[in-house]
Amino acid sequence: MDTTVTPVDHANPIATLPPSFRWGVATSAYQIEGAVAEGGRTRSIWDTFCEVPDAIDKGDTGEIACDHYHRMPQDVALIRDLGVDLYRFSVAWPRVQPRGQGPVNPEGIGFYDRLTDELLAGGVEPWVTLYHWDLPQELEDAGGWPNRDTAYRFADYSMMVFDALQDRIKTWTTLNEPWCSAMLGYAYGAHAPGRRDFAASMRAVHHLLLGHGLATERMRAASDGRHEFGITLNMGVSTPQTDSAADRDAARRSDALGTRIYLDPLVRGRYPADLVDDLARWGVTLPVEDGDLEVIRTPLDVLGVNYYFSETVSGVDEDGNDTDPDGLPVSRVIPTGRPLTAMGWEIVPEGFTQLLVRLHNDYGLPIYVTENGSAFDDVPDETGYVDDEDRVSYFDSHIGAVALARQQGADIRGYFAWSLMDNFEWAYGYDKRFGIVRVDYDTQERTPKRSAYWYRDTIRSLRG
Ligand code: IFM
Repeated sequence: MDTTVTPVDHANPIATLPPSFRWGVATSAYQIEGAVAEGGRTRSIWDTFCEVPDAIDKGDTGEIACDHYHRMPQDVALIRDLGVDLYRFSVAWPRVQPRGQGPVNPEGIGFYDRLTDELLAGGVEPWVTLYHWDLPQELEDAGGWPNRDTAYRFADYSMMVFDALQDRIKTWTTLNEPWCSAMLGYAYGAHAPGRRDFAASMRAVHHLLLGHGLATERMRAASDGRHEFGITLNMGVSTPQTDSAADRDAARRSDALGTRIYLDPLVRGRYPADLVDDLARWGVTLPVEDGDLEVIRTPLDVLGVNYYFSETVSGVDEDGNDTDPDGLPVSRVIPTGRPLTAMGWEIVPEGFTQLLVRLHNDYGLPIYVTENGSAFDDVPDETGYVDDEDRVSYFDSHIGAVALARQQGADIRGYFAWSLMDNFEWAYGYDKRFGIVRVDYDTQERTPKRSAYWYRDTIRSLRG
């Protein structure tokens, strides 16, 4: 960490970020690549889920997305022109290892090999995420993440990518947002594979963490020591609406299922006792086998934090009941009247500072913000340019929140804007735009928005 002592400046906290602070932009494979049936890529759970009637807004799919697979050099040029240090991308498992089994697919890994070279030639450091939700369909057919074997398959696949790219890539993160894979995918049915089974989602949590640990142990054993290993989690702050026992318990449960269920085993080698008690009451167990927690607790060099919003929660329904008809405790998100993004998420930058300081105090890891950004209803002019003042203001307040957390001692080393460009926003399809570069999906034309210029100039000004 940069140890320069900078005075607390609440008026312009961003100005206190040191020149050593690292800046990046992020994307993920299925959201931008398209070319789902090219180069030997086989189907992922998202190709299947997109075919489920009504699963995705307007029936959108990732079939073409931003056509990044064919436009990669042009997209890397955009990244370079932003003046960022880092580009965070994910690798599509079914492109590199079709059907999730057998040897590496040379054409599949070849794409990421060229991407890596293109980035390095442009002076941008590549940062890898090995899994951003595109599980090979065959592995889901065999049980998916609730099935223990998937963790071992993930470690094998990770090694294939590591072997091919470790000579040029320093930072290796395993999973993006396992909460989304487990909860949205297996409990709420909102993401692929679309299952609604809470017990299965808890098995998925454990096997995702086990897969992270197994992959990290193997990559680190094969490393010559030049690499960093980590994981990315999405988190926020849950504030009880009142001081009542029910509201405080709802906030505790939300923190347990959103944050501590991941970080406690990763850092302390145990699941939180209150969560284990809750699960037992609900008749659910985590499928922990001997030695698993030692594997999961393998050291982390970096914690990736994705932050979008925080929530105020209540533990009672509108009628004051603290359990639902199934006897399960009520957890209700209470609108506080703050402004919303197009996702309906409240804009809470102070929650970001609070989260980062808390993560530092409780877990003490070096942090990179691996995603932060916002969707708004962009209105392009006749040239495709978007004057996205709302997005600029979101970035300004949230990067400021990061700077304030640093001033309070959190070891935060860098920040990635989500996202480089508009892309496939999962169940919301193409309607929700998070990009700092606009994509016209009819022509595939890219047009930097005002936020792209703001981001570039902010980075530039901090470098002096
Ligand atoms: O687009 C997603 C990304 O894939 C994961 N993190 C949250 C983003 C916005 O919803």
